[in-house]
Amino acid sequence: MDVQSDIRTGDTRAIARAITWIENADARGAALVHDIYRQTGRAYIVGITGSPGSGKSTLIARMAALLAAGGAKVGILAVDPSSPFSGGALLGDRIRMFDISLTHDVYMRSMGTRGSLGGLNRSTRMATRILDAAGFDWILIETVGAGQSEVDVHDVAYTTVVVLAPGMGDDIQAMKAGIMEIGDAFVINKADREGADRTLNQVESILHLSAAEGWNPPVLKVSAEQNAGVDELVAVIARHRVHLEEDGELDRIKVRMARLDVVEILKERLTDTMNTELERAATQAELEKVATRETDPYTVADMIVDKIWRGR
Ligand SMILES: Nc1nc2c(ncn2[C@@H]2O[C@H](COP(=O)(O)OP(=O)(O)O)[C@@H](O)[C@H]2O)c(=O)[nH]1
Ligand SMILES: [Mg+2]
Repeated sequence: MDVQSDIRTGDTRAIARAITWIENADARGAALVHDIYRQTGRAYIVGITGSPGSGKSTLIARMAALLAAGGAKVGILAVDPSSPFSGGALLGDRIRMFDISLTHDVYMRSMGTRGSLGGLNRSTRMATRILDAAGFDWILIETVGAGQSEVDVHDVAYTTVVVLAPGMGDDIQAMKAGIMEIGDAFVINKADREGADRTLNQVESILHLSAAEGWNPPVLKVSAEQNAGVDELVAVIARHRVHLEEDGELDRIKVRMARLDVVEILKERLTDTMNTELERAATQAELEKVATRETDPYTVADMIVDKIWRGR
């Protein structure tokens, strides 16, 4: 059996292998995405972002359980370069804890645990395409808060959920500074704890300042731990999806995503071309001249760009 058809049947070992190829910038990964891309575009992609410890993984496990109970297949990508080993293992434990089979209906993969050659952005995008081709109806992507991660969730997901927890005052400041704009829904998680209402009011008052026509991001109190409010969140995401579809906005987002996919591949291609050029003996000689100040790096860089353009 070839990997492409294994992926299409949702074979988890094939999916895992393919994502590893992507992370290692193995040419087989690129070839695979090339082959499967036309089968993608069906999954609905949701980004869940927030500070470490706000409860994203716990929440995602709950969401996945709920969606899977409704008959959907759910793929999860946990992008957490800051805690490369614990993140995925933790989520894995949680999923087992909530008794979802990690075999067919829910698949989870932690990204960034290996050096992710070529960048986490590219591997996250392409891993999402693989899960999409594998027939997952929902893809949930966990990332640490805006500005703290290399991956900007808004660039990979259709709907972005920002997770906050009581007593994280810095997060409120960050919201004022702009995270607010990326949230399509806000979750005040750990609502079982003291201070949730205060955080809710703070968030609502910040959002209120920019209330506009169209979609106004709801703010929900959730306790992922106690599994309270998770169904409301899933309903809000479904409503946002309908909103994007009715507006034609989803089509515009898909064009933006297509552009970003192309950009990631272009970066990879151009980097390869650049590296090949840098290795040439003629270029090496120029680099030595930069070292001895016979020339300068701008001149040499321009020379390389020129050579690449002329397609030598
Ligand atoms: N009290 C309470 N604790 C929670 C809740 N959700 C998550 N936690 C706890 O918060 C900690 C961090 O959760 P985790 O899901 O790993 O957060 P992440 O870093 O954002 O993925 C863990 O100890 C969780 O058990 C909640 O709703 N209430
Ligand atoms: Mg986590």
